[in-house]
Amino acid sequence: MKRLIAVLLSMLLLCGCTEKPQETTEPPMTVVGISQVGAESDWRVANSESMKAAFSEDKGYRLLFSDARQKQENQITAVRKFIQQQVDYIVLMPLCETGWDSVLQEAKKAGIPVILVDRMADVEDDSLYAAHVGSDFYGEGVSAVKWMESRYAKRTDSIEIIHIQGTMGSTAQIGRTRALEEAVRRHPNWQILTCLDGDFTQAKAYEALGDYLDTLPNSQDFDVVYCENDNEAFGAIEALREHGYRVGTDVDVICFDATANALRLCGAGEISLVVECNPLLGPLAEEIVRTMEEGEVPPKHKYIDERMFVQANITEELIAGREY
Ligand code: GYE
Repeated sequence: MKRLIAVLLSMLLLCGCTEKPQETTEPPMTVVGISQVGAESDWRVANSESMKAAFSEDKGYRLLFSDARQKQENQITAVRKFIQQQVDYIVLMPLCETGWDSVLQEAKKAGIPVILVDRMADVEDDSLYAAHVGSDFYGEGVSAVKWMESRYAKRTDSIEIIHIQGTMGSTAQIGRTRALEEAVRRHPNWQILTCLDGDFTQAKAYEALGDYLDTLPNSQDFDVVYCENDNEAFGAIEALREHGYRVGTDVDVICFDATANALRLCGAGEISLVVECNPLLGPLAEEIVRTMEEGEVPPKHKYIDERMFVQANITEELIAGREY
């Protein structure tokens, strides 16, 4: 009897072993290749985190993330690699606007949709990208300029501006610069003293402004430092202080992004105006992919709503609740 039980048991086990493994019913992962500009600013770091969280494995994505370290040629190489790897979607944050036509044509030929996030690519044929989501950078510049217009409305003497630009040729730089330059043309008493290249980094803005201030005769005053992002403002404030300027009193610092650190400085009166630029674009980019996965056509352009901040509307809760 014992023997029989043993035989029956081993037969049962054998049966179990040869049984086919159950087929999984899970849908295949959607493969997304992201080409990011770099990590030049707090905005950019927050943007990368937002993208990684949105295209996570538990949402059904396999993410290939490439950091171009602020070089367009690295982005072009990354996109080509994604094409070779036959990803399902390419998400591109273009460093600058020009120079994308041929690589985007290659993606189109391979049948891989490209989604532009944050900045734009200036291509001949707009079918080279499926959709774009980002900020209205010119609109942000216009908000900053309107604030300046009301702040200096009563001044008839000259309003002197130091302009620290972002990465040259990027949509963020082009839009924010254009708004300021147009305003300077409208106001005969507004004058740009110098235009410096800050490349959206704290270090470059600090260095460029410091070098410029070294050339100024002692305590020459000016009115505004128009920084094209928060990190440039952080560098500018350091340089201004070292040269004896009282930020917020002698000179207005203006910047874009509205990270928690900039809001804090604005609350403390050291930054006079912060125009918001929201880096949390991951969920919006993921929504575009989902729309396309469902066979629908996403809107070609989507701009997110943004605010501006001056000292009077900064609260502790606002800073504490800031995710970036
Ligand atoms: O303002 C800056 C970043 O393109 C909106 O790039 C972006 C800009 C942002 O590095 O901080």
